[in-house]
Amino acid sequence: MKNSKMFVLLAMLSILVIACSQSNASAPAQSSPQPAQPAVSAGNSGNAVAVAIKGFKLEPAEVNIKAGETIVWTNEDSAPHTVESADGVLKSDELSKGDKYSYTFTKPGKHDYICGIHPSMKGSVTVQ
Ligand SMILES: [Cu+2]
Repeated sequence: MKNSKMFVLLAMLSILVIACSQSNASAPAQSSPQPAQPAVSAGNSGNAVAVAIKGFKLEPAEVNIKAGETIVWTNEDSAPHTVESADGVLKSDELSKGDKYSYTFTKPGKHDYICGIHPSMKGSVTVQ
């Protein structure tokens, strides 16, 4: 009786040890390092600045960047939106939820833009 209890205990212990070593072995694969997100508008050329289209608003509505920087618009609404500037520089396709539009500004200047579907949605990009 005592021996069989001992055996059960040993069997449970060895199962635990095996389970632990297996979970340890698989841990590094699960926690593969995420690439660090580049800081927004850190001033280096080639940076991407994010503008969210959310709740029928542009966030942020006014963006100041340097020449060479890229803006990425992401539609977070279920309604479709576009990004269109009066000067014709910005002209996105209709963006469904989750769609992105990006543009790299190479020259200084100011670009006012609207959503072509909802013209009351206004934003501007000032390139220095
Ligand atoms: Cu819109």
